[in-house]
Amino acid sequence: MSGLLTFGETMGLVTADGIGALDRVRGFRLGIGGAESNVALGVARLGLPATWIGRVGRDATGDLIERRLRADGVEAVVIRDPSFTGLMVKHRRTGALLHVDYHRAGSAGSRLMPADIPVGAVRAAAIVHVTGITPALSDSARAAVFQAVETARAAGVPVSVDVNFRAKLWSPYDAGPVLRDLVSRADLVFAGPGEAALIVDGPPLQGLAALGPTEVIVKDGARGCTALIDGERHTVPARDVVVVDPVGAGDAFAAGYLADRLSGAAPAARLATAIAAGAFAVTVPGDCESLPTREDLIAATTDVTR
Ligand code: KDG
Repeated sequence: MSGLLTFGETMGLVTADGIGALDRVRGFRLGIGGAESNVALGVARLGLPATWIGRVGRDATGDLIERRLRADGVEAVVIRDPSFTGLMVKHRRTGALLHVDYHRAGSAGSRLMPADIPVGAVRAAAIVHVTGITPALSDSARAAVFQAVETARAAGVPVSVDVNFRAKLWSPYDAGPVLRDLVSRADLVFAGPGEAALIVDGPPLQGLAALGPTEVIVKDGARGCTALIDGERHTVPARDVVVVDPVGAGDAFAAGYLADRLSGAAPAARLATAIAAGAFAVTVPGDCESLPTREDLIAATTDVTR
């Protein structure tokens, strides 16, 4: 293995059609979502190797996750667990307000443990990518993250961290020190300005870089991103797009950056791909259905293809 290695919880994603209260919608779709598998899918769709490891239940949603990841070219190491596959329920309460409920406490995915992440796979990876969601799921999942990160560091494998603070999983008070600890062991870090503020005081780029990462990327939605990469500062504006579903845009962004890093592109090109992938993702419903291929990114520069 020489591509991206990531692991975490992937869930079934029940999405209500249309706009309005959950008890008024006419139908639902079942998809999948998980920050780490979204990144793995994004990297695979951009043509680079990606492996995802995680636990799912011995249920139909677990089957769906395994099939979807493999269908898109992710090397999915799926561990079947006696607990259930977690679920998210997403509905658009108003045109401007998207609401997501989690049904994941005690789920299969939250029972991830250090032994699930083979040391050999970590050492053989070109990048190990983790998020701040996994340490919030359980003690064993947190241990899996820190153990894999330590193994990667000892082997000289770059560690990428997307802070991904989820307020429904833990409080800022509990999350802050853990996320800070994680970021201080990373080579690359992705964070929003609010997430950075949970970890450091003052300007986010400099604050996060002072913890150790040499590639700090601060994603700021419609304002684009700023980055400090090997001491050089970059600013890239966002694309002007119609936002249909913002969930998953951060994962698409990270996937774009990481895919280009894996293929040896320079920092400015990585950031350009990240911005383009994030912009593409928000224009399509779904957490991961919207992840672009290289061809999509080229086609997205015109209005009509025929
Ligand atoms: O970034 C999108 C993910 O957050 C979503 O797909 C599900 O992993 C998820 C979570 O915990 O929110």
